[in-house]
Amino acid sequence: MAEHLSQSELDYPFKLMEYLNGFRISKAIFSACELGVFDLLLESQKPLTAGEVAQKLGTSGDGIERLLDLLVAIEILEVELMQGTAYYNSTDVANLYLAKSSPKSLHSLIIYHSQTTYPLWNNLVDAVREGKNQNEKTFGLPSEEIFSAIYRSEEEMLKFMGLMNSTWVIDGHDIATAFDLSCFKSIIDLGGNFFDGEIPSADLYILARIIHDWKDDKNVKLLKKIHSACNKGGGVLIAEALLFENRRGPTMVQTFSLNMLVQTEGKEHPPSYYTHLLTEAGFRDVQVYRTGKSYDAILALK
Ligand code: ASE
Repeated sequence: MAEHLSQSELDYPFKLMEYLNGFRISKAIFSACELGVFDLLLESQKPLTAGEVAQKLGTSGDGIERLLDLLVAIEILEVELMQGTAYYNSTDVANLYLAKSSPKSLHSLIIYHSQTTYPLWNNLVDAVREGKNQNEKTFGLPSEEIFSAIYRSEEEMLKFMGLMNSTWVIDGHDIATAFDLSCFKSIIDLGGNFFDGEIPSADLYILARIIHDWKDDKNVKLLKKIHSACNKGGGVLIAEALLFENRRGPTMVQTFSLNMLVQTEGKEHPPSYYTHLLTEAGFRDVQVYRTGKSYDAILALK
């Protein structure tokens, strides 16, 4: 079977060609989102022609028609022919995840990827060569202070918060219900200046996508600091995208890890990294819960 598949890939590299085209698909969806295509189709409540979409969004008719046709081909939009005219309509997936007004909207994630992540990935070659983030080359910002780059303006800070929030809208429930947290009465969701500032005492500390931003030594320091502030019987809940123990996947997490390379000083890790880190900081009873979605949960006790 595997041989058969690789043989046909040698005949013609279908899978490879699809991978190579991936950036165009991403950028087409991002652009439709930025132009307001999905919001318009949701609000209009009836199918629209390419000409009507162009007129309402202030775009060229030809450009929007090609974009709409691609979105139909990848099953993000639907089309219906009436007397030879194409009428475009949204799908349930587009209405739920791509329209701005939906409570489950990924609009903020898309805006961030299109305007910030995409330019950073344009410098992936240098990131891999140098082994460091590309904030300086991409945005003219110092690479050491990663959050002064990520929060470089009020607008950028809000965009980043939007990205972080849109993933919690779809992944938050699985993380929050992974473990029975009913014994923890006071909870701190850790963010901000936790290296220099004082950490208040609490029963449970939530570290959601914090550890993956930083180098090992900072992570050990941070978890030791949390351990000493933590109430007796308390713990720490970590939310991160976990690699397989052998690092051979999931592909999504491997791409996240490269994303951390271009933007931060951290990386994604397998469960054993977190177990070692937590144990070194004095925590015990480390439990790992894989959600099967983008983000996983780890709980450890003091
Ligand atoms: C961080 C999370 C992210 C710091 C920088 C980041 C994400 C993008 N840039 O803590 C979100 C997760 N990763 C991707 C690729 O979407």
